[in-house]
Amino acid sequence: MSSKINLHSSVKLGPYELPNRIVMAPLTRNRAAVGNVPHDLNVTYYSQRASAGLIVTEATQISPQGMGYPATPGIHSAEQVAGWRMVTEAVHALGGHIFLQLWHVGRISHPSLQPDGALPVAPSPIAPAGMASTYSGEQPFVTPRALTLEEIPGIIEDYRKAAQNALEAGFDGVEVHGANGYLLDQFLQDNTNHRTDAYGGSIPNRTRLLLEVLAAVTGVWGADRVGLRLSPSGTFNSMGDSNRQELFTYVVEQLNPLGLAYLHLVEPRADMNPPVQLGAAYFRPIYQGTLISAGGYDRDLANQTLAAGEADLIAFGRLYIANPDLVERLAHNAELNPYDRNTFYGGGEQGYTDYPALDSQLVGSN
Ligand code: 8OZ
Repeated sequence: MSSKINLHSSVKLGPYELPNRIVMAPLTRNRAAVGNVPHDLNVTYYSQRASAGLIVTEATQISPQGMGYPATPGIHSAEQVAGWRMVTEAVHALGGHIFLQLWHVGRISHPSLQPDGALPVAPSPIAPAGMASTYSGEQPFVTPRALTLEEIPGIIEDYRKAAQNALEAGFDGVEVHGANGYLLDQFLQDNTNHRTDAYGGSIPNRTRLLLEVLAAVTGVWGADRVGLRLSPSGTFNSMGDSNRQELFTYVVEQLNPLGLAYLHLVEPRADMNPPVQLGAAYFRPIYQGTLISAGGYDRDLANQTLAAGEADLIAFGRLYIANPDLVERLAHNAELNPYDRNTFYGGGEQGYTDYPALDSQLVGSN
């Protein structure tokens, strides 16, 4: 094989030179303090993982309306910006790079999580199947209220302000969350978007909001410090489209001229029952920029994918929950800590900051 690229090869990402191609995937952990504010516990957690080539933070709501789960952090208040600043300073002191993931959940919320108990908003009044996570346990999803045409500039403005707040909080960039059935994905796919205005119907119309959000966010950061996450094969949050291949091929073609820092794809492997196989292997010949691929990778598959040139970086989620020193463990092909699903969402230190690093004699000081 002529290519020697592997997980521990350096890589340029936008203006940054990263020491390795290992990305900490965005991971919802529901451990923000009151007011959806990042605090010391979150500083410890991200600091422990600062040897990642890139950390993408947990999904972070751009506005009170954008929230859909208990204790997720925001980036719309001064207190949240100050909390995130502690995180970015700690990660930077350790030589790491960290992007904030910008999130609006759309219909994946509940009135009990919304300002004034309002209905969640969506492209169209269509309820997802299943249950919302609330502060009083799981409750059935409600039918959301369709955003009016007049409200859409306000949503874009919320993204712009959140991007500005992320800049003030000291991040290295932002990732727009366009995946997993949240607001932007709800506009893209036609089982959630039944609109008849300029934001619904044709594929270009359904892609409009995503592109307008990217224009607003890149206006703050410059395109080379903005990434986008998509999940073209995902069915999480009741997603579906009549022609995913045509839709997502169009979306990715529109990204090419933007010159983003990267496109971050969730592989079909991450879905229990993927209706299509639209992952990095499919998009590599279509997308001209840097690709991050996520979804159930182990060391061998990751290195094979990089060596084959199918992706430029690999994101690890569950392995990163349990292995703060994943970069060092993968370098030594060391044993990995098993993860505990029961402590993924919510709680305190347990299952969050108490996973051990390898013995110091193997990896140097930790
Ligand atoms: C799991 C639980 C809650 C939220 C995503 C932000 O899927 C999430 C998420 C995942 O992107």
